[in-house]
Amino acid sequence: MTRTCTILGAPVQTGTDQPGCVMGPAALRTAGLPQALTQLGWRVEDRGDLAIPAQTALPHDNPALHHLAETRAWTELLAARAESVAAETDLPIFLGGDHSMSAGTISGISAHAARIGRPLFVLWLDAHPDFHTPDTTESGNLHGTPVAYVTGQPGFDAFPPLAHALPADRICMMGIRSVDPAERARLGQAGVEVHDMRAIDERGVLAPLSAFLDRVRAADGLLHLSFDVDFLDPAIAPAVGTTVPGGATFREAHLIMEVLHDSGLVTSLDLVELNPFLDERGRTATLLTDLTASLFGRRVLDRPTRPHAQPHPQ
Ligand code: B3U
Ligand code: MN
Ligand code: MN
Repeated sequence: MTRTCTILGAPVQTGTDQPGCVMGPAALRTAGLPQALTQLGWRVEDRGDLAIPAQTALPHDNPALHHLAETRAWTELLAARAESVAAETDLPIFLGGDHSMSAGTISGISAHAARIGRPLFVLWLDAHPDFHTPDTTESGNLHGTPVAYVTGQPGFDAFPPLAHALPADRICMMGIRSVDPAERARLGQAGVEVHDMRAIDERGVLAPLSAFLDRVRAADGLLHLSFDVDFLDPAIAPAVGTTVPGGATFREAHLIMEVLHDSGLVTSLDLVELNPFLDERGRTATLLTDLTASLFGRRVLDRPTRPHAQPHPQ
């Protein structure tokens, strides 16, 4: 049976101080993302871009914070849309947009998961844990806060109330290599599973990913993938505002996507932080499109389908 994926554009850039993410959805469409998925046998429904109305500024004690009202409005809108679209399609894709949008997408998908009685898991591919609160962020950029929000940490009174907090131990982070002091202590206490780049250098991506997928499968969970462009090494993905050296390689990233495809477990996807203003002849948008195609089943050779790939015996 043909499966349907539904694309929702979220041109959010209020969570960062660098303009450009507003062009992210258009760049991914220009790179041919919808067509790539159609070619892989999916029915693709593109619902266009969402928008929020003009907002009145919200006061806050942290003077660094900016665009709180707009980011709050995006969170509310995306949560409502994510919850409804998840019930209507096989796999929604949220095209960002900066990472503050995941406060909305993940809280909406959490509400959907609670309604259908299945646990939600999140694979967070990012250089950053995005575990600040509006009080602790020094940059004032709310794209550094969505994981703290969706897991129900205190300090988000200015945000929409969370009906279904995601247990922190259902989040697996990979690629982490830039953590602020305020995030570090609370991240450990919260119980998020974190594989930083050192762990990936030591173990590779396959072993920790397979172990996490085993947990998702055993719990009959939904799996949301939140893919921040800065997970990738900036040498291959320059179109991002916060480049951090030492990111995932082309091969690691494709392997993750292929293994996720073979697992059949991914039920929703964010593609975030693409800043096309910083790109080089569209190469980052093209790479993201190719990685998404791997997630949706593009493969080089026909291999027998396995439940999911296991690490090769040494
Ligand atoms: N932790 C820093 C940097 C950052 C977080 N997320 C991104 N950058 N993309 C901050 O500003 O919160
Ligand atoms: Mn991020
Ligand atoms: Mn990041």
